[in-house]
Amino acid sequence: MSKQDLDPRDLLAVDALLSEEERMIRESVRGFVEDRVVPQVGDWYERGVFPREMAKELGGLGLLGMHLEGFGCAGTSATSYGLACLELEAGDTGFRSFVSVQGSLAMYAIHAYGSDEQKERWLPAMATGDAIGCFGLTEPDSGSDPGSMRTRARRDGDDWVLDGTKMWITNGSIADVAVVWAQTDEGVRGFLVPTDAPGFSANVVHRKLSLRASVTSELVLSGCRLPGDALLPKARGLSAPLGCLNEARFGIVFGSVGAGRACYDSAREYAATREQFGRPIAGFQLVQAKLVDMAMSVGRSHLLALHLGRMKDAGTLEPQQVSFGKLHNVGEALGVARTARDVLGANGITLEYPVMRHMTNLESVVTYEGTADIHRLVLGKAITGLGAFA
Ligand code: TGC
Ligand code: FAD
Repeated sequence: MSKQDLDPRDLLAVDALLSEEERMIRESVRGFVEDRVVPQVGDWYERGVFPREMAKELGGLGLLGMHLEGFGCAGTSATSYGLACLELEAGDTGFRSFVSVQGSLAMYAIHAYGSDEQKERWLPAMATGDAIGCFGLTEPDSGSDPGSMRTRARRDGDDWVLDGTKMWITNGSIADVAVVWAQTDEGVRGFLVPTDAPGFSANVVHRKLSLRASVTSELVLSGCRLPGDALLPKARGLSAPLGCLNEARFGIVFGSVGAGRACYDSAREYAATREQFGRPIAGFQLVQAKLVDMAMSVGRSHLLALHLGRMKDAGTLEPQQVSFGKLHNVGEALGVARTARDVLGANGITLEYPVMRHMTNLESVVTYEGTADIHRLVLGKAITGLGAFA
């Protein structure tokens, strides 16, 4: 390939590192996003809604629980799942979030820690999008330190009774089942709470300035009585929910590349046509420097994501390496979004262009699934052997 043929969207030709099947999956998700998400997402964002009916479309494409085996799940490689997350988040983080929470948090928890009956009951319906799940770990006073959770489950005969409040829960108000983590006499355990259970309620979080095309809720458990078989039998201790987080954080490593790429694309296209001082702003050195910085950032993050994807498929990926990817790629995507916003001038602050929407979304992504600080501390511990969390 000659230098003139370089693809400005993929200067390092990362595409050539993908298999035929991975490219096919990537193309099919990209097509869905271009047809079904991009034309409407500005409106959903403005109105602050996630269109629930899209769950079945995502299920129809095989994107829900995509990397899980059996029970109607597609069973793809981790890398393919990552590429799907990348394309979804290039549309809007809300869509990648929906898929992350459904597949990597709620379905993964049931798949990894559930009984056969629980898997049969929920996974096939969740894979098609007929049932929606959410994952309740965070509480109003327990975010980065989930071990301090106050939600409590106590035995009452054969039943369990749950009391507590979960906060910032994606999909909470549209879910059919909530995976809820609670303290018990035997440490942290997980429960499957049908959202029509007595004593369960969900309240939408309003006035968000980020992730507006996504439902975020408070879950209230007030004497919520569940049968004994609501307990996830194989989930014991905090390592169980943290195991689910590794899966969702992996999706974010790829997804954030998509958000960054969309911002870079928007800035590049805008700079090519916007004229000031009698010529396209793309011809100014300072604008080119910004485009180059963005292209390098997106390219580095893309390569890192692919490397971690290959490691996950080889079964060698460690949680600390996922932290490396989440910390690096989300921070880079946020930097790209801010630079792109600048290149678009005043137009950059509107919903006519995707940039500021991505930028505000990324402000949530840098916080959820472990804040940047928490991932720095995870890596600090990996480097020094010394924990500095408390
Ligand atoms: P610590 O004592 O270090 O660990 C407790 C137990 O957990 C084990 N462990 C892990 N296991 C699997 N994967 C990991 N990544 C793990 N990290 C730790 C650990 O070995 C230990 O096991 P055991 O058997 O010895 O008991 O726990 P700590 O209380 O000191 O906290 C560690 C810390 C801070 C890293 C952790 O708690 C943490 O990651 N905090 C961040 C919380 C977070 O990420 N919350 C996310 C909520 S879900 C969400 O945000 C969804 S957004 C969805 C969307 O819309 O996309
Ligand atoms: P805090 O933990 O209070 O942190 C505040 C600040 O203090 C941060 O800068 C943090 O880095 C810093 N900090 C905390 N501890 C330390 C330390 N030891 N050293 C140095 N700095 C520290 N949770 C769920 O369970 N399920 C969901 O589906 C879900 N979806 C979400 C969707 C959105 C849109 C958002 C915004 C959040 C969501 N969350 C969800 C919650 C998310 O995981 C938490 O917000 C996150 O873990 C941080 O917790 P916190 O907001 O309580 O911040």
